[in-house]
Amino acid sequence: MPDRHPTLLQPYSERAKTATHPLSRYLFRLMDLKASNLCLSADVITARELLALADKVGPSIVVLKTHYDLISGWDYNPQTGTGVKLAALARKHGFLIFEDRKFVDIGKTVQMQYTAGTARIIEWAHITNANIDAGKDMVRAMAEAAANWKARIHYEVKTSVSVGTPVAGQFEDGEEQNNNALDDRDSDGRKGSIVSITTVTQSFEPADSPRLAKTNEHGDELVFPGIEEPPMDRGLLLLAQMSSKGCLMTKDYTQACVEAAREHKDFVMGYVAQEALNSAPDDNFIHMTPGCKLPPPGEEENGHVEGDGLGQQYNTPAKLINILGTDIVIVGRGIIQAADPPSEAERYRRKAWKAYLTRLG
Ligand code: 6AU
Repeated sequence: MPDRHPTLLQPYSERAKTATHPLSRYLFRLMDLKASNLCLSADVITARELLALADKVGPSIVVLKTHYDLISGWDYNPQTGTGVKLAALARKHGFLIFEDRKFVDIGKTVQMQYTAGTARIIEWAHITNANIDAGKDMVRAMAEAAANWKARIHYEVKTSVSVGTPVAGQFEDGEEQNNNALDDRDSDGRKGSIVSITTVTQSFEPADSPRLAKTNEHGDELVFPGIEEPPMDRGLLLLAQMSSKGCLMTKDYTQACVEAAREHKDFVMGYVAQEALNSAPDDNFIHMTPGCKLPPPGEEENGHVEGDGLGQQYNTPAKLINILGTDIVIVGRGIIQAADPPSEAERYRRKAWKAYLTRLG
């Protein structure tokens, strides 16, 4: 880690002013507002548990991380499904959604995995991450996909299909008709018999139309006070270092992540890493760090925390934020498996925020 990069001593509210990515600017402001640099890794196994946990722990966090593929009962409906419900909870409590998909493949494949398929991750996840072992072009491919998606969602395709006997005046300007039988009269002026007509119309409607206000039964009218809703931009975190024992990511790989981040500042928000990677004078990337656990309440705060026996290694928020310089700690089992997850989340939030204030000095 470079010694005392300026960002390590800058308050998040200041970094919000100079971050290049609109979502990073927003996230830094949100952190400042909620006094939170905590991400919950919501690794539960049913959609019901996921939504209940997000609702309960939402007040303490700024990011909620999902692994949608370990959730049974994930509802893929793009209008009413689990992604939409999660997005409503994110608006209510003020947090961003980070789908921990760890994309890695050729550019074309990741574009499709990101924007299409069953989960349509781009629709509901503000942030996702990528392992760039496949090469830096993959990041460009994902950036392009996100830019196209954003350009597209300014308009929504309105499709309607009607079947039946048409009446005069039914068709409006711009509509396509695959069978216009409106004037189907014979030479005697008698109307011919029309069995049916199918009309497919498609038009683009501005996305700010009230018709597109996303509503669902999950209290969507609630919006977290004190800050506007996040921008529609999507952001990527590069998986630059891992918390697991024996991780094979080399220094060269991590350095390639740093280069890729600098080349795609409009899409890459920062890193999932074990230490701060900002080193060039104008680097202001955000760092999120998993492998974080506190010793049980009452025990020495900076004491050793055992791994999980399956390769996961843990550090305390104080070490990760104050010493190693990360910005947001990612906590899964430390909170989920506690007797009372919301109050344990608050304990993590307080400790992680204190570590940040200590770092500022
Ligand atoms: O706190 P835990 O150990 O229960 O959960 C940690 C979470 C899991 C992992 O898939 C994820 O963080 N993770 C990641 C991420 C976020 O990409 C990288 C890593 O190096 N280690 C790690 O544990 O959901």
